[in-house]
Amino acid sequence: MSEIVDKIREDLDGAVNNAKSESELENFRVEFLGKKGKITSLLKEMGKLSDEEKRSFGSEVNELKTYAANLISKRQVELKKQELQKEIDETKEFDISLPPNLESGSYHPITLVLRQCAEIFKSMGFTIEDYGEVVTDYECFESLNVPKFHPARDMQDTLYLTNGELLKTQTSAGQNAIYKKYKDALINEGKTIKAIFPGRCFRNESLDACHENTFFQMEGVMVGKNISIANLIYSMKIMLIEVFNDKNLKVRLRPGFFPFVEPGFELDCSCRICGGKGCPSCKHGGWLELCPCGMIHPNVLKEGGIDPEEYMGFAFGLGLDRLVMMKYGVNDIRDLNGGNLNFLSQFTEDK
Ligand code: FA5
Repeated sequence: MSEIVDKIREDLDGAVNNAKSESELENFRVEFLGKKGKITSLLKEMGKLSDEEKRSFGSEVNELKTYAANLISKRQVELKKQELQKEIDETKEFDISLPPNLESGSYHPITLVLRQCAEIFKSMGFTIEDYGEVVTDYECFESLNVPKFHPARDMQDTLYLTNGELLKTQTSAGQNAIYKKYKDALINEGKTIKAIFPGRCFRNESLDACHENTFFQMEGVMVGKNISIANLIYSMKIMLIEVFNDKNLKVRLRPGFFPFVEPGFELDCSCRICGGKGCPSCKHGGWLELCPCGMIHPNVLKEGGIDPEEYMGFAFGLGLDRLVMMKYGVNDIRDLNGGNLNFLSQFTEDK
């Protein structure tokens, strides 16, 4: 019987060592070790043997089984290595001899100003809310006193989904949900609503040094009893002084129209790229529109379930990309989405 065992071992060595792929190897495993495999079948021969022969033949077959299993798994490791090397050789742009890039990443400047603004408003008791990028027409326009066919929509064209939803054009799209979320606390517990909700916005724009088609805004609202324009101006002032760390910062407030505020204002910052003389970054006006704001329109409060006879509030929509431009002296907004790491990695958090 030993001759049969030797013959099978010889066949096994030849087959396994010459297997060209893992799948071929698997076929050999079944051929030798499977239920009906050559080695397993040897055990069927045992019935014909005497007790003594059985003992020695049994141990020979078991030894062969262990040998086969080890041989196959060793060959499997070799084949895996070969297949990986082949993949590496065929992928030209993958060079494992290059040293690893151990440089640490950095925060995008918009993230930096966003965090800074969030901290400032948190310190004034505002909550920070998250809001989606795909919204309904009701959220983005109708709840904000901008009915269908209102001319104010012309300035905010965007991408529409087939189900009628759209990529939000302004963070004001979150206002209605915030009023509905906190109106009970306002009405029943006398709590002032104070919330900021930053987010990415999308518009069909002609691009220039201060207009992008994808940009960030940070909306803020404060609603309560006796909230006035004085509260609005105070909050804006604190925020700007802290962000720019400059008490001599020149800002101006001028009337501005937005259907969801009355009165409405444009808060502009004297252009810090040209010192107010006029340049492409400020469209040669010397001032950059930064943060439109105003007292929330009664229709908007009503739509959010809040009685405008009893409560008042302000809202603002800060342009974070432009804030970055003014804070860090970036003269073209398009650099912020450009993906140039040399440019983007130079900004650091204020300590
Ligand atoms: C609005 O989006 C209003 N929702 C803001 C608002 C909120 C007004 C609450 C009143 C009350 P506007 O379209 O002007 O307004 O955009 C606000 C700010 O976002 C701008 O001042 C600017 O800083 C920034 N912004 C607007 N469009 C772009 C753009 N295409 N690229 C970069 N920044 C932009």
